[in-house]
Amino acid sequence: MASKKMADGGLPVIARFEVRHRNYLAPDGSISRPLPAFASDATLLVALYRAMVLMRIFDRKAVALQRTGRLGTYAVSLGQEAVSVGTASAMRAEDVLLPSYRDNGALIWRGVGLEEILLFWGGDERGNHFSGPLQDFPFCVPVGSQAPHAAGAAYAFKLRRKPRVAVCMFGDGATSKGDVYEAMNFAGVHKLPVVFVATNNQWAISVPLRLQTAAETLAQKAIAAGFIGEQVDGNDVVAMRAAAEEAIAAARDGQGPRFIEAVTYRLGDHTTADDAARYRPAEDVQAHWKEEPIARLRTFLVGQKMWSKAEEEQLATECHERIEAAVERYLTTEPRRPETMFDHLYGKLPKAYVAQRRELAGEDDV
Ligand SMILES: Cc1ncc(C[n+]2csc(CCOP(=O)(O)OP(=O)(O)O)c2C)c(N)n1
Ligand SMILES: [Mg+2]
Repeated sequence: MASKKMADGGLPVIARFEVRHRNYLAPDGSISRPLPAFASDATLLVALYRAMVLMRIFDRKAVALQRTGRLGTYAVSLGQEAVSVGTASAMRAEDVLLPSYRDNGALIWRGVGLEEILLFWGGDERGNHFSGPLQDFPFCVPVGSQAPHAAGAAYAFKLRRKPRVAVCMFGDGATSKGDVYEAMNFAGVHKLPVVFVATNNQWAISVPLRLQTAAETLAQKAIAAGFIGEQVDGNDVVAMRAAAEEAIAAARDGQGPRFIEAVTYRLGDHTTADDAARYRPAEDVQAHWKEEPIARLRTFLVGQKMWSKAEEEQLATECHERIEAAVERYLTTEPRRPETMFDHLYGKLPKAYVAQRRELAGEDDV
């Protein structure tokens, strides 16, 4: 994309900014530049691969449950698996994740149970009470509202001198929200240990990126807030892991926030309540399938003799078994009583709700 130019009138340049792009694995699985050190760890690369495959199979099952009336609206991350898995894999257990509704791959990597994810999308708030990372934030359905929370958590870490980092994930659409700008600005001013990861999947429901922003990159939005923004190939899990690792280490080291724009593509519908065929041509989606992250890593791993067909088959079986067991636990979870919807809203329930709660609980004798 060409830079926008204005007549310089002989005026001196007082500042110049750069945005870098990071990629190691090309779409065909070949190497585009020397790999980071961790990429020689076959166990790690295979773990990243396994996590992405699990995510994809889990998504398929969740959609099937929704279609058969056993789950509420669900947001798949088809095509974006490398963003959430790569990012989460660079975090320490004591760091804090502030996910959007499409970051299940990160939640699973951090230890959230598959049945908890199903519970949440089945409309049961207990799904948000993760048995895994207890201080991670819940699914954030309001677009961008997790960003000020991330700045707040990072501010607390700084005040308490804790070497912890808040990792905040949101979409390209969220980058147009005031919440996100305000959080980034505050984080920049106070040099907070927070990493913002914007998953640029090209769409905010039916709004394409070109109607979202006139900026050449989303990464450059960090520059206005006074910190580094980097653009990363979000379909390359090695690049995602490397970028997140570097950004998280810098934040932990007191160097302040970082911003990662993960460029990927939403291959699925926005949610199960959407039909993307109504606003984007099938050929575009088809073209992006050539860049998706799982086949890319598989080709690389097979080429390096780190992965085989037999292991692939074994993995599929393991994923199905693990998912079926979680679905079973989800479907056999005793539903909460309806009046419990009031239980965590207020410290002291307002009068109007006391009556409603009683009525739902069947305690109303009127
Ligand atoms: C504050 C707010 N406004 C509007 C919505 C409705 N909404 C849900 S998802 C979405 C698009 C978000 O797009 P993006 O940030 O790119 O994330 P993606 O869904 O692509 O992962 C909108 C407008 C919402 N959930 N919250
Ligand atoms: Mg988007």
